[in-house]
Amino acid sequence: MTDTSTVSPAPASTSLAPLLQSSLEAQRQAGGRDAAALGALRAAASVCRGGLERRWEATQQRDRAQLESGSARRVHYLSMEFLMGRALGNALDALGLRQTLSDELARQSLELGQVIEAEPDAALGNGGLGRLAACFLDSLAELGLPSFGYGLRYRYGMFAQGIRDGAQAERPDDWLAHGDPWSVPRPGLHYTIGFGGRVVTEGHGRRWEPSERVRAEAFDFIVPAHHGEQVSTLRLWQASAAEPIDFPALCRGEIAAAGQHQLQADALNWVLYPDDSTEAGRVLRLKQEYLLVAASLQDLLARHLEEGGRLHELGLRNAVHLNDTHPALAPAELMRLLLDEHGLSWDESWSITRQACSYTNHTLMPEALETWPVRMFETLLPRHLEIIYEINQRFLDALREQGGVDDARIRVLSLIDERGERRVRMAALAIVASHKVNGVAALHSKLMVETIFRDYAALWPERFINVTNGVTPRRWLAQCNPGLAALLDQRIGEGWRRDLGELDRLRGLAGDAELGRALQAVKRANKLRLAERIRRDTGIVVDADSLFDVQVKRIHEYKRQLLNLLHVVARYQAMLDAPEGEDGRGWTPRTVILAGKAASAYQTAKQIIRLSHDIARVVNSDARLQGRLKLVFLPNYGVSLAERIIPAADLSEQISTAGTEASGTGNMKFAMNGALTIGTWDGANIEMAEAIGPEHLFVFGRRTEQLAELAALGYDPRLQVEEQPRLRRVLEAIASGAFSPGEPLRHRGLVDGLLQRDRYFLLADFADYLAAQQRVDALYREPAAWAEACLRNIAGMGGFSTDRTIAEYQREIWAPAQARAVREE
Ligand code: DL6
Repeated sequence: MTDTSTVSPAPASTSLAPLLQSSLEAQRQAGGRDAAALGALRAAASVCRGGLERRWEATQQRDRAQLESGSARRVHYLSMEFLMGRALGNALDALGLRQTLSDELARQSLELGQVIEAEPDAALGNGGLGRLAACFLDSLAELGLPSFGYGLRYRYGMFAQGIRDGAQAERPDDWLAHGDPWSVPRPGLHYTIGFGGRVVTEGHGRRWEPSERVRAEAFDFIVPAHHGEQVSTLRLWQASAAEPIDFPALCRGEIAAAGQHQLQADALNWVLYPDDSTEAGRVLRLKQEYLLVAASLQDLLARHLEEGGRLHELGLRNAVHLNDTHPALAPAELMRLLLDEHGLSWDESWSITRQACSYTNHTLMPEALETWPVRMFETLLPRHLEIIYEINQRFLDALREQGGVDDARIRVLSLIDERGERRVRMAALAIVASHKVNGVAALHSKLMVETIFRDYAALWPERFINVTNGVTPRRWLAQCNPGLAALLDQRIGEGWRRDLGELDRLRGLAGDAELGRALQAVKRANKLRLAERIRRDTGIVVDADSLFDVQVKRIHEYKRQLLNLLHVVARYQAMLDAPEGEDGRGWTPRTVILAGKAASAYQTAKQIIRLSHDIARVVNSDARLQGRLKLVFLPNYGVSLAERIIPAADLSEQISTAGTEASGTGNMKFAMNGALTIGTWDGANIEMAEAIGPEHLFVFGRRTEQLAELAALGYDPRLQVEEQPRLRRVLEAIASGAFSPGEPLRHRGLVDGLLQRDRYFLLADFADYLAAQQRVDALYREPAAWAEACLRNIAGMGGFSTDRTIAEYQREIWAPAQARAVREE
């Protein structure tokens, strides 16, 4: 690993002022203040990009030297999603230009904040998996590891969420509407990607003759380190037609047919995650996955050869990491390239592939494990199907040879699922072809080998490891919470910015009342900012002195936003029953804040959003509460909104059913910013509790084993309702239309779902959740004790930086020694 301590920060650019001035002038003439902010953004981005490109050149040279010395492999992180968010603030900090730009803007009567806010988020991802990938690039740069992230340059990212009559309304996320000032196009870098066609025999080998071809063009987004000059690269592929105009068709006057290739190519980049509830959507998705894999691997191979690498060393010098199964075609494509295009033998190709590939699983939900119909492969990727069949054949033959496996186990282990329509199991392909497979938190990794990958783990226990997730403290502490960052600098020094483990020094200061008050002052300022944002976006006025109780993440049944809403209703009813509080000490004022997008085809998740709006309307307008309970749903959750919300939270809701949330990373961001967690014994909550001390979190709910026992005994949610009058009253209110009087049955389906099955045990955990919420209220009434707990939370978060995570990936998965070990297997 590179020692970054000797590298000095970049000198401030001198070319900013004139560029800014002329750009602002032009924009002002064109149209006002917003245009001026956009103009400033463009000018600032262009200056930053100059600095970043210089660092990029230098990094490539340095990486080359590292690779030649054999001290590192280049990491290729393949991911269908990267949730990068905004780039300006990060680039300014990395380049040391924040103050310079701020001063220049002030001279032009503009504020830096305004300019930063003018930038749209690059939201090329859905949620945790994509944001993790973005944090990884940041840490790959920070640690100076030779690396490329590879993804797709979607024209439209994750949809923009509007709320119409309390319901989610999706709009296209037009993130490129004002151009793309950060991308560095690489016009010379393009590859041909085939689809369809047939496979022919040629000599001893096979050759694929695709019937359709597109071109993949590269656009680079440069990700800088903050303590050093090295960078990582996010290379995004954009498809275009290899033959944009079909001239024979055009001459026949068949205009639509003549433009067909162009349309097909554009579709590949059109939008992130076409809704795969339809056949056409699924075909497009598979094509997108292949586009990513095929372009990235051609790029890798070309660079390897161009750098003088020999083919047999490819796996020793290059790591190919599969971010979930979405790029799991990579091993098949690498085999195809090595066998068919470079004439290597099967054994050589397989050894290289296994050295290179590794795979991270991000979900235990069996229904989320990707499989593709064999039929779709036959049509789109016939040569890959042959290769997958052969990988499978060799794998199963070897098992049979070892003995002790019956047909039933063969059926379970096979890469092809033969039940019903034959399908390729992408996770199986990824596992068989990888030298390491990891889960993303200790519990998740344990459950992964006990449940979904049990049969493979029994074959190769050493292949499966855990690497707990993290978040980059640059974005998720230094940039999003400058007040807290400055306080930390003052009290424990600036070392935490380089080594988050330094936060541990706060432990000894946790009882310091003055520090506690300073922390609360920072929090209050952040809450005021958020309150203003809430007013602007929803019209709801909230009290910044109330407890900000926050749950922000994708809306999903297993994440249990509905449990949160059940608490809000229970609290509402209790407040009306006992206005002086259940213990006579009054009600701790609360603002419950939700945000998150529901997948467009996920009706139950959308219904939960609807319910939250219905409850909010009733609760927020009930004067009897005197404003002591408010419920807010903030629309269009994304990285930038998270940066505003998280520093302002008092309470972080991490309430997934135990054993369902792979890790969570929001949980880490909140705790790092001094929010206390109310959470289940799930995902990385567990490791956080262990690092912080479980007594400083509000842990509740049944654990994974207890839920398994409950299920085995025949869990009947209706018994819970019979035994808990509060719960019954809450459900009755929702089901009978108390919050939707104009349409009383609107939420009946949600309640029926709970009563009939309650797959995620909301009702089983309800009472304990309420009890934990009461502990929250009690502690919040003691500001000094609350502040001490917040400090202890921050102090315990040193291990949750992606710098630690990436160092572990490097040591356990990507290091050259890991590839050499495969050779010796
Ligand atoms: O590992 C990143 C992130 C975890 O923190 C979340 O717990 C998990 O839900 C998320 N998984 C996905 C699933 N995608 N797929 N497949 O986003 O990954």
